Amino acid sequence: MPTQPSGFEGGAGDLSSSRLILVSNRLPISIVGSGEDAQLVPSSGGLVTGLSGPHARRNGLWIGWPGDLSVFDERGRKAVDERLFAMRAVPVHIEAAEAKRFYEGFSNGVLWPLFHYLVDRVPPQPRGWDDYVRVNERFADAVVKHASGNDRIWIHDYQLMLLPGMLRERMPEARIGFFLHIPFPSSEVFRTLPWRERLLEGLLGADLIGFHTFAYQGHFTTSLLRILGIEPEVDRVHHHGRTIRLGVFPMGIDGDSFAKLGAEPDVLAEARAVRDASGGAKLLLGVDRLDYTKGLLRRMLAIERLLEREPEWRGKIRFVQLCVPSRESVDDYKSFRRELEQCVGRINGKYATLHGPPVHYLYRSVSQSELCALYRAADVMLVTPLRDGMNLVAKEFVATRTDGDGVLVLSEFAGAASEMGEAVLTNPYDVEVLASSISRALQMPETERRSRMAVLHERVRSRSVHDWVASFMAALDAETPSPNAIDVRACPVALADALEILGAAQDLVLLLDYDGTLVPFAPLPELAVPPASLRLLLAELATLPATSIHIVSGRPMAFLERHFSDLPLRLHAEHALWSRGPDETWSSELSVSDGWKERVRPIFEEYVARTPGSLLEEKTAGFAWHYRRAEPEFGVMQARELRVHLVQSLAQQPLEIMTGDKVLEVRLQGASKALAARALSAAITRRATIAAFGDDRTDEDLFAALPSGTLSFHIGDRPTRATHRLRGQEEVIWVLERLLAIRRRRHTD
Ligand code: GDG
Repeated sequence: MPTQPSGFEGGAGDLSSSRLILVSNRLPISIVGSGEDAQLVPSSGGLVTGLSGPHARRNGLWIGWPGDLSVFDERGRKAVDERLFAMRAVPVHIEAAEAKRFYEGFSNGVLWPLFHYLVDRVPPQPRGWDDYVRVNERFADAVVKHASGNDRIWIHDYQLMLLPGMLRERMPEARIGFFLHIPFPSSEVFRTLPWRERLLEGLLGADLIGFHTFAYQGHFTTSLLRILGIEPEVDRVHHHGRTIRLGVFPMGIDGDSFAKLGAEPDVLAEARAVRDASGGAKLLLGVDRLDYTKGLLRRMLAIERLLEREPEWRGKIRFVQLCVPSRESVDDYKSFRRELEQCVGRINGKYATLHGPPVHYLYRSVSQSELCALYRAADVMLVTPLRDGMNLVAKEFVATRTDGDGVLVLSEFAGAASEMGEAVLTNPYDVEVLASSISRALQMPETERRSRMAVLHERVRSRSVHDWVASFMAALDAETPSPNAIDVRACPVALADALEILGAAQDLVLLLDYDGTLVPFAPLPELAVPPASLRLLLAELATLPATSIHIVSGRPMAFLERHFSDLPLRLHAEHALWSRGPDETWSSELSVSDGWKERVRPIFEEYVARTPGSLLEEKTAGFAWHYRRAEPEFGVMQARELRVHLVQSLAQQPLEIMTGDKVLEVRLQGASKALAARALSAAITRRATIAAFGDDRTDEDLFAALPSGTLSFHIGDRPTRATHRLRGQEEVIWVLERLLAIRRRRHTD
């Protein structure tokens, strides 16, 4: 075995920096033939083009399935493994029957149709899940065997969605990226999948999850919220104490090489020959894997409809449809092919002239030069998938057209549509509209064709597959911010230091949350009343010299007044929207409008009515829906659904939706505990030492708004920006009692 493998595209790598470990279902190398004469042929797809450079430069390894090697005996297979390794490729061997169940059965039989919204094609009793788990485990074994802590692991596509989670368990420190090449479907579709939780959890093992479009990322985050109750934060989510970044990375192509190949003399000659064969007819082109997602049947029907509706095109168009054989052993693909070919036969039977048929159908693949010749020859390119993650063919067509002519008809449901608005965008599900789009493309004036193509060409050229790889790698290389500000285990020591600082403070200001911080949660909010011992403790602390105590709570003014107005405390109600001054009047920094409340109230009332045990708390500038007493699973499910509904219906309003502990709140934007920091800033001396205590998301707003040097205490084990962490509300009381004792001693000494 060579000690220094050279990479499947040649070239030795830089051994010093972190290595790039690429993982995909298939290795980008085909093994042709058997025995000692077997050829190892590198593939030439867009992904390989983009990744082969970084694979070589970053001393990479590519881990994947080499295909069925059952024709080799043990020795022959070993020899292939060694030759693969010499190309820096690591084979994951999967026994043929298992591979079939994993790949054809589950990946392509269940995930592929479902992620492309073709729910009816998912078998009623899907099989292969256990094989999917096992094969993902096999991949995990291979990665663990070859990767080290400093490496970057980049996993590709839907066949390996469990792998990030499996690796995270076995390599907690690993840097893992995942890219989904196909659409992530709407949560309404995704949640029909029996294994939805496992797949989401699997993906969340990654540090970075990439999608082609913002829409896919949005569907993913909505699924996280609905299915796992995880709330996204723009471009990241927090889960089990980790931060997972999400990113949109629209895949590009190597536009320069398509432009170059498309301009070569023999390619141009071939393009001319194709045009001559059309005898002056307008040339339409389709290039697709033969897959039911690509919209081939409806495309044919649209051609038929065009010829029927607009007879002037009969004999004047020629539609070349290249179908590349794909997944031929899968029954669904076999029957789809039959259906398509019958349709082609019917159309040709009906509309062929003495000079030729309207549809020129090819079921095979062509060389890269022939492909470029076809792109060059076409008047109109039809890319009309029912759904497509991206669709590279659309981009290749545009890149090849250095002559500046040609029209692209593009499905709204291809990821590429979000970057290629200058194409003729169309709805492939509507055969009439599709026929009109084709007609429009055929008649488009040259100036319009050229101006649209010029913009598209420049955009495709400037966003290449190399940029795609570089931006994903840069995001993966970037440090993921840790959601935990401190190490929980370090707390006891840090806590002792903190007590010393607070005990010795010249001026001490304590900001205390109420529920979950000073008192434990009660089944009903009004039952969580402060015990006499707590009131006494607060009163004693507040009457010490140079010590002021603020209660900063989400509770309404009346509640805080009822329980604390007789003590020398400052009170902040409704997450500090209202502050009670020394003159005992309440005022707000915000102008509190409540016109919106009447529209939102019925939504909450509906959820109170349908969720036994839940209740609505009304505040001056918001509502809080408490579901602590609801049946736990049902309560969580309803809360997720309500949240999704509120996010969608209140998007344009100056309101915020927040999830607390078993409570969902809508409140006026800006009405956060950060206001308490603002209300305090004038009153606080420069010598003051501040400490804030709180247990939930609302307290994080306060922690963030306080001046640097403030000590903050998070109660519980959620991600926090606090400087310290306390295990529970009893520990808060313990800290306050210690503080009282220290400061008393200090003032009596
Ligand atoms: C998945 C997602 C996403 C086709 N026929 C020939 C040939 N091809 C090449 C094309 C193109 C590629 O195959 C097809 O790529 P697509 O992007 O169109 O579609 P999928 O294979 O379904 O790929 C897709 C992609 O992943 C990348 O993320 O865009 O949405 O489904 O490059 O040129 N190449 C040659 N001869 C042929 O006959 N040489």
